[in-house]
Amino acid sequence: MDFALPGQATNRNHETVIVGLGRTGLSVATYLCKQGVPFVMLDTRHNPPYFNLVKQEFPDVEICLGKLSTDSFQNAKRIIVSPGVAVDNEFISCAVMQGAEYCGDIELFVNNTQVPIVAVTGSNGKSTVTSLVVEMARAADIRAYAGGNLGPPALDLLAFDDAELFVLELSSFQLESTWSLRPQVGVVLNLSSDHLDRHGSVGNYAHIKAQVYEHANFSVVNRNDTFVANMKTSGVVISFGSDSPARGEFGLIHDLENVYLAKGKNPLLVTSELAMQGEAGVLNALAALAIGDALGLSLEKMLLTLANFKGLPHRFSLVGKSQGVSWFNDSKGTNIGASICALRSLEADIILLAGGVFKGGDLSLLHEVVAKHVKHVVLFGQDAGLLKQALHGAASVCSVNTIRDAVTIARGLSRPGDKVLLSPACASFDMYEDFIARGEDFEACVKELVL
Ligand code: UMA
Ligand code: ADP
Repeated sequence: MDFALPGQATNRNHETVIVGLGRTGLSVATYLCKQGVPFVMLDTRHNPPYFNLVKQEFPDVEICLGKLSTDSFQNAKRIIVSPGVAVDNEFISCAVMQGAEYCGDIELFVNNTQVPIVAVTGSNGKSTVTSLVVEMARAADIRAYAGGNLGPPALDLLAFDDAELFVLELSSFQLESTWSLRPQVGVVLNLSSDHLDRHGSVGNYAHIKAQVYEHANFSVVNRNDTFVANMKTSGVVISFGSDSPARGEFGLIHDLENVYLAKGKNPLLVTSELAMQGEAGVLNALAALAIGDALGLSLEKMLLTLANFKGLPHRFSLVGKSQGVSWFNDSKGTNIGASICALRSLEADIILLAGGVFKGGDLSLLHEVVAKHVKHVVLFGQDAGLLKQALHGAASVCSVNTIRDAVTIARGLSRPGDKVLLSPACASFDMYEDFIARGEDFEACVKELVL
């Protein structure tokens, strides 16, 4: 093992450099090793999560930890950048100006498979729709595998040599370093402000997301989303939306008693028979139907899947009900768009628990929806002060230090018929390892203190 002292990440020997010793870095190292390509690995962190595993799996690989510098890429001809590292990093940019090429793991993946790909992106709903489409495809006896931002890193999917379909959840971080994606179906589910700390403007963020349409055989489009509806598409366009659908489109139709998921004029399923809840559940079901339609999946099998697929944990899931009060865990609501959607789904009498690390966006949109739907807001985390200021006048607002305290306060404030919703509109990293740990803590507190 040869690794440089922390504090100076230098690349002394190799033309191929992997940046990042996380899940992606490990998958890229495994892939390159199989190809017999020598490489060096860099990480700006002194203690990256996969350091020991990489050391164990690739004992001869040079690893350099700590701050990047121009020396880090002095011999680099090819740089493979993990999604957590911005490609406009000054040292990577400098190496690129001097002739090095760079890409991400998705670029390597798409150049190494002939299996049809469904590329799912958007600000919210990616994981849910990715999982749902895999379920639908499997129900139709297609050997489908999910990966990318959700599940295994994309390159690990190459091990499934029986695969007939890959469904990739793609983040803007991954799309930023991908050029050769040619999906069978591309979809941008929706677009609202997210990751602006990295991408700078919504326009830039939307531009990166729109790449899934560039060479798609089918483009599945949310016709109600202004950003998405204005993106340049390719191939056959199939749209979905919550309005009534034209021929070949997916949407909602109403009769006196019910609302139905529909294709054109044909009602398919009463929305109350969907296992997923809320406005997001309906939109995600429509998006998945449109994707399945593009793939030629059996409608009957898709509808059966929709009747059984309950959604993923920590996404608008009911924890339980006590004394007439319902408690919902939407810990994955890490941006304004997700929280607004959850609030609209619950309509009224809501106590909102929110806070954490705010990732940017127009807080006046949240103010408007809170004013309409929420009685009390209980804030926590790093950006509680920012949120308090932004929500001033919309509802009664207080701040606490922990989720446990938030649950206690909400229990005291709630009356029969109320809904308590954890949908933080913020990332969790100030208080928890991830949104899962935050959601689990919330559920444990609710079970202990309330149910
Ligand atoms: N980092 C450094 N220095 C480095 C390398 C990374 O500080 O040299 C930091 C990054 O800024 C980031 C963290 O380390 O905060 C992890 O970065 P990474 O690129 O090593 O991440 P991986 O472990 O490879 O995981 C990535 C995705 N993570 C990110 O994009 C931040 C995972 O998505 C994804 O599942 C995995 O690749 C496999 O494809 C997670 C995620 O949070 C779930 N994604 C964001 C989101 O959904 O909002 C985009
Ligand atoms: P992603 O993978 O894009 O983060 P998830 O399916 O994990 O999406 O859901 C993340 C958050 O977004 C959850 O809070 C969920 O309730 C919300 N959400 C899911 N689908 C949608 C949608 N179509 N529109 C708005 N919010 C949604």
